[in-house]
Amino acid sequence: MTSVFEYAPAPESMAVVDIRPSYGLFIDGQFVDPVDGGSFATVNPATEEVLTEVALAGAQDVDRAVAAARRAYEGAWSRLSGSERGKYLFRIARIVAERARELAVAESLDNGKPIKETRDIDVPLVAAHFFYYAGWADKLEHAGLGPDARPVGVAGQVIPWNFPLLMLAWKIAPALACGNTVVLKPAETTPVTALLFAEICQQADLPPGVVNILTGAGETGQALVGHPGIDKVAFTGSTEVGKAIARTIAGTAKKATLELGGKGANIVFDDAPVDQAVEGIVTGIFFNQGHVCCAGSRLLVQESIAEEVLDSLRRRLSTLRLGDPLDKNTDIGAINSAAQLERITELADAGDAEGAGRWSPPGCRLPERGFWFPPTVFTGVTQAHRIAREEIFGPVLSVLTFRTPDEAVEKANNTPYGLSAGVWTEKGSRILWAANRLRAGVVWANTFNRFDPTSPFGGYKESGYGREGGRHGLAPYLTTSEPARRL
Ligand code: TAP
Repeated sequence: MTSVFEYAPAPESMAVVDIRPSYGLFIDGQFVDPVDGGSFATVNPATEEVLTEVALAGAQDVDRAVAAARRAYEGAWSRLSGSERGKYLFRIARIVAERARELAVAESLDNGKPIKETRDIDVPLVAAHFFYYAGWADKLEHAGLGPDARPVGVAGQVIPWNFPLLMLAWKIAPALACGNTVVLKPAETTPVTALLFAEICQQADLPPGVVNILTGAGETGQALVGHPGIDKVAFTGSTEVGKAIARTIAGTAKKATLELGGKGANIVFDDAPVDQAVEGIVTGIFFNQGHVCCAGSRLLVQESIAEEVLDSLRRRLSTLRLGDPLDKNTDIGAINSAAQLERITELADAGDAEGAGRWSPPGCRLPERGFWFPPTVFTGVTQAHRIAREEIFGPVLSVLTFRTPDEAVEKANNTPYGLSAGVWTEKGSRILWAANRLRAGVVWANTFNRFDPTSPFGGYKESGYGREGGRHGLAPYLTTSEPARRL
């Protein structure tokens, strides 16, 4: 019987990105058919056109992938020295850099984010993560766990759709540097760059089974994190699913890191340089269409300068271009899926119903096809409003005001989340004062949404636990006790 999945590499001469008509699962170094033959389509959210057909992994495929990862962990991979492992990571980093243009276009097509973000931010950061963790592979005795630190085993990793390739890098680079093997499930709506990454693993001659990619839906993720053959769960996604995963693995020996939702406060004090602060507000919430867990989705602005900041913000937003993600002048791309657009619309409507004032740039026209939402600012928001409490995960800013610094910190911390915050002020002492009081995993000062592989990232409270990035990002993939052997 002919396979519905095409495995032959496509000719070099085709366009910048060569997305095949269909993809199998990547298990044990090969693209293979799923056991039950199921598949699903992934679409370009800017046009609603089908990009490719992707295999749907079921429970038996999860078994196969975990078994392949276990064989690789106990076989060739575990016998390599740290410096040899590091060479594979350096090789992957170099191939990512060489294929950067193609990966950026594929990410924009599958996710809807503007090409200037995938080209200048996502893909360079992916390469930087692999370069950074490649350097750690032969220095793990300095990771903070002493000379006895050893890999955990097989990691089951589940990632969301907002930074598909970057979240993959956050998960795979430290896991491999520490000597683990992985089974990763990308989000259902953004599998393409993970599949291109599987090709990169082949290109880098990574030993079979070290990286396995299972495309599928939430059920595939559920089967993966619940599988008895994995030793560690790394999850990035919603707080709701994170809580379900914590319940699933409770009472097992599995280690876990959970990177969950957020409702970040971007605090502008009356001594802040207004023009810079406005740029930071725009980056804070409109970068990546607001599909950012650490977005500055609540603007807390000091009452005495609120009108000045809002006037300037409205003028700046009127210059943003919304449209074709592949146009390098585009600032705001498409919303990733119809389901996400529905959620954003529902929460924005709740803002209207609860009495907040909605504003979008008057000239902003939405394309007829695809999933789009205009940059939107709500004023007159109170802490009781849903748009001040719930994560919207879209290009919607809720503006609240404060009179005193104490009130600003109190309002910023008044959320079940604790992932990010920003502070805009000319006073260094005020930055330190606020950073010590804000319950947020990252506090940016006079900037926002800046990422670097050397910096640890993670949350407090319902934003999850564990840290990714930097030296701290190694600890979840290392243990000092004998790892459990499960087959
Ligand atoms: P989720 O619905 O939680 O999905 C995340 C991933 O988990 C997807 O791959 C999803 O598969 C899978 N999944 C769904 N149900 C599952 C289950 N029961 N067991 C195991 N896996 C399951 O989140 P999302 O909508 O993709 O992403 C948005 C959320 O992620 C936001 O709340 C955002 O704040 C958070 N986020 C957090 C961070 C950090 S670093 N804290 C970074 C990015 C995003 P399907 O895609 O097939 O449903």
